Amino acid sequence: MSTVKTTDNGNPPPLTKKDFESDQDVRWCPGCGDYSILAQVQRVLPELGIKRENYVFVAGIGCSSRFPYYMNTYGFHGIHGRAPAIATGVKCINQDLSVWIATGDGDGLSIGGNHLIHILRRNVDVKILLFNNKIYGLTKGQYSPTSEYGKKTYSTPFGSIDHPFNPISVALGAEGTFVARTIDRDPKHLQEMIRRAARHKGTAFIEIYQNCNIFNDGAFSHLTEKDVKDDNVLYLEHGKPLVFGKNRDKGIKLEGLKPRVVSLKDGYALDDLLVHDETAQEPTLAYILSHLPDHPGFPTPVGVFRCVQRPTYDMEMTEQILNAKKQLGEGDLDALLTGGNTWVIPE
Ligand SMILES: Cc1ncc(C[n+]2csc(CCOP(=O)(O)OP(=O)(O)O)c2C)c(N)n1
Ligand code: SF4
Repeated sequence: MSTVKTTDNGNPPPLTKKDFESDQDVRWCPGCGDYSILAQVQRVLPELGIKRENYVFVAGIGCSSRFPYYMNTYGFHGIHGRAPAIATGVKCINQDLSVWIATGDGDGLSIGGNHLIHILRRNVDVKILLFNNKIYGLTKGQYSPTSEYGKKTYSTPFGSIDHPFNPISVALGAEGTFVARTIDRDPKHLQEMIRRAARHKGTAFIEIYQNCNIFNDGAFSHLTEKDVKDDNVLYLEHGKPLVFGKNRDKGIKLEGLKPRVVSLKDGYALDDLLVHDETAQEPTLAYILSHLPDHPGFPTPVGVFRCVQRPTYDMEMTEQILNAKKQLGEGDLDALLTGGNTWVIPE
């Protein structure tokens, strides 16, 4: 990372997108959705009022996990699936840092699935960007835990027989305190989700639908192509009824726990629709929303599914250590290692 510049009066100049661009050649394929995600992160970070030297990006392995190279911040390109473990350590020993994870659907949900659910349940104050392209990009097109049933890839020539993970449902099931979804091709919405995640105190999880134009091109075209996207994307807004459609004339109504698409032209009014509450402690409604696209004719929700407060692991750990030191003193590691509970194994 280059050194911090100052103005004549000694204050650092306001940060810009350029400050967050590293000198590394970006090696993603031309047209890859990763470029948009990188650009939006670089656009939002300067507004957050955090010093550049206090940002850390941690990644595992994959195309998406090359992210730390391209950010002019501190970073750590770790091992496959283990970014949550590294990020937890970084955050717990230095709470001043703004710690971010870039991961893929393979890195985060396959080999790293276990680590992902535990960082979410612990609520470590780390922001997670999960680039979901529904494929292994770096290793050239094998199916991933989010590839759809029946998907033909190089590793599933007769079609996948795996039931896929729904990343939002997984994050909600792991008691994530901030769970959101956005799309690479919707830069404004993507920026807003990054801002919201940055402001959240606790683990913030964003699933980003990302087009891998080489191995899974068009996976999200129904959500990004001009002529169809409005009928297929539902923007979640806190406190607002769930409305969608090109003419904003369709909505989601709940009958018991069963969602239904209703037409606002057909006897239904806004008052009949489900009103989104991202702050609900009880995650059932958010879970129902995460599964909407499983039903034919239903839209795919994007936005914040859940945003609730819970003490963070890093904060509680720091407090616990301080209290233990108050009660027992600083401690002596050497004395502990060579103390009472050691013994010599006879030869
Ligand atoms: C221990 C280990 N197992 C397997 C691999 C091979 N490998 C590298 S990246 C990857 C999957 C990447 O997929 P994803 O996380 O979806 O990222 P993308 O490349 O699509 O962005 C795999 C299986 C590895 N590098 N290390
Ligand atoms: S293989 Fe796919 S995910 Fe990887 S850089 Fe190329 S387009 Fe992007």
